[in-house]
Amino acid sequence: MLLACTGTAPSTAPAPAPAPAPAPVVKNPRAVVFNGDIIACQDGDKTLGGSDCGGGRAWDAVSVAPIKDGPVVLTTLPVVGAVDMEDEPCGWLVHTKPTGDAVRGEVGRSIEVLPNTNEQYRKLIGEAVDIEEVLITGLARVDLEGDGTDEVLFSAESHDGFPMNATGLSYSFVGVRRVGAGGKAETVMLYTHKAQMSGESPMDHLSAGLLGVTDVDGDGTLEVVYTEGYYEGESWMVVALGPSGAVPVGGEGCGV
Ligand SMILES: [Ca+2]
Ligand SMILES: [Ca+2]
Repeated sequence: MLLACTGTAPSTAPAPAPAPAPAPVVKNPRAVVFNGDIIACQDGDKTLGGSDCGGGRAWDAVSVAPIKDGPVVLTTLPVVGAVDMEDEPCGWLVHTKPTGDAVRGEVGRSIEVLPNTNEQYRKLIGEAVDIEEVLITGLARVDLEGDGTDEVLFSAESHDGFPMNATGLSYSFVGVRRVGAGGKAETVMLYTHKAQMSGESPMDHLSAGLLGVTDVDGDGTLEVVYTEGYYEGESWMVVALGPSGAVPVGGEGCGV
């Protein structure tokens, strides 16, 4: 049977529907956890401070490997949910709830702790911060990138704690000695505080120190984690060492 065509054929064919986008590969965002707190996270291609990491999400958390002799071991574990504490003054800190089995992962690098009295580094660091007889509080050798050349992480500090009535020079530094572009040794500062104390306020002194290394983005290059503090406050910073210097990639803090 021949059927008559009814209606009018369009003069042009309709544009084909766009092909559906491929389903995104769902990968847990990655968070750096220290003492149960998220201090930085990698969400997609963004690295964020802990308070921006959001609650109620699933995370792959990676630990901070402390500055101590031996292989760099980053423990990863799934973290289900994060909750905002409601108590003051740190109600916005994000606390994790780790679940499941932790997985120990050796990065293939080792840390060698050097004595704080190492005269070679006391001289080099003293020259970099323009302080004679600088007091080193942390000194360790590690290959951050895995390129076969070691970097030396250091911290230096004038005071232990926060003196109430001290006068004189207050300083605190965190940095890295490394072989820079062109094969020349250089000092990259991650944290710099240098001030004269008036004897009236513990706020005249700021404190910082090496805490460890981690790998927030999972690319195999280690980032440096350090603490910085003031009277009644403390924060934890995660810094990447790029070719042109230090790049803060996240951190978290709490204080009044
Ligand atoms: Ca290196
Ligand atoms: Ca990394």
